Amino acid sequence: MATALLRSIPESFRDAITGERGRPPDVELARAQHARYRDHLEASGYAIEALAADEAHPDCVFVEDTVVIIGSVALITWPGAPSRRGEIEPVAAALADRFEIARAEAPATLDGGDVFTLGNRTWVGISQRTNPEGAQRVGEVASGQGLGVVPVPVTGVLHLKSAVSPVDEETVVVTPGTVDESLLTGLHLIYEDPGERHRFSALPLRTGRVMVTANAPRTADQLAAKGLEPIPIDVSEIQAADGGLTCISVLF
Ligand code: CIR
Repeated sequence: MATALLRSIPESFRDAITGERGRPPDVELARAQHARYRDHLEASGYAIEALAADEAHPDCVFVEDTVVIIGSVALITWPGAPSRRGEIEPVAAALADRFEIARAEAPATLDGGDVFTLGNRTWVGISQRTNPEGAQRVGEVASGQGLGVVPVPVTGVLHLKSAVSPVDEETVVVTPGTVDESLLTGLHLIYEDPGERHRFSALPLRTGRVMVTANAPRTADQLAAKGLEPIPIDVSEIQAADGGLTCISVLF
């Protein structure tokens, strides 16, 4: 059965890193939104495994950044934000019985929000959080799993997946001006609606449907026009802390 690994939201989430466009999130509303997200995953056939919140780590709900799963390997990251480095061990412990554990280690920095795999290629962002050594470590693991690797410099947003959101196995939504689109050759591109800039994110589900952020309806309409089935989910308080729909789960 497919699994969704989540992590609960601590009270300290109000002190999460908010980035340039963010604001302190409302913790109670964030928890309610997180519960609905979890319910949707459960209803879509995922077994939920939720790690306990860690008050010492305000950003711990963003579990995606702590691990990159590539084939049979769980590559435990070394997060680019020093305040987040204590988030990794409970995730490694939770996955150790199911995956071969690999590590990114200093001087490499790596956030899982910078990595996605579609078909036989893995794209890795070089960003505020992931440095070239981190991207190289992803490359080693991906090529060991028979995948090609495409490093992508990212500007103006936190992570590669803030700039490029996979919505199915061959289609991504791109925020214009954040990446060199020639590095996305072979993928179908949809552009984030200019009036919804930096709001769209997506989580493709095993059902074939795709969760999308509720505050980007015109971008979602473009997905529907291409035959995809978007499910709008309100994660305003996750977005307040610079997150989106992928970053609060690890699906495998
Ligand atoms: C951070 O700045 O690290 C968190 N406040 C947000 C992380 C979002 N992660 C993601 O999109 N993968």
